[in-house]
Amino acid sequence: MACGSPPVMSDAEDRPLIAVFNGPNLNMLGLREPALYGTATLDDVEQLCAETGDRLGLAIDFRQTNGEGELVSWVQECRGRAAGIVLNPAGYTTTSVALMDALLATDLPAIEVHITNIHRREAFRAHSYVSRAAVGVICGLGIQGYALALEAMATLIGDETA
Ligand code: DHK
Repeated sequence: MACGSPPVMSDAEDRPLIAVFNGPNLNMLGLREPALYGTATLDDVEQLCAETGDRLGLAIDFRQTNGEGELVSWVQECRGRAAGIVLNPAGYTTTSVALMDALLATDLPAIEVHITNIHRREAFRAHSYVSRAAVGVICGLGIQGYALALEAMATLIGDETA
């Protein structure tokens, strides 16, 4: 269920819902510059998130879009419905004030993930609008960064509800 699916914002087992949203070109994982991004596909990332969510007692709403407006709308919809957001904003990291504003408007904890180490790449990749709305950032650890973000999120929302 990587692309274009309707929102799934509740869970039958009443587990906290974490949105895992992916921005442009991440649908090309596995094909795209494998020396940088690795050979795992977006379906592999979704499976990793599902397994990690099961282990942590979290429900996962995993999606990818190439559209900035769609990503902004998905983030807005999280307000009052999800417990947190894990986001790889991909190419919108460095450009999207709208995405930053949407994250701030949700009033939810957000964790930014990048598969590559954006600080070892072109200088323009290192500036992130999204970071201003994120509790923390994980980058450079490959797709394992998504699992680490979910573990951090479980701790964050656990602290909030404790
Ligand atoms: C993914 C992208 O598509 C790039 O635009 C970012 C990020 C890096 C990643 O490492 O996951 O610069």
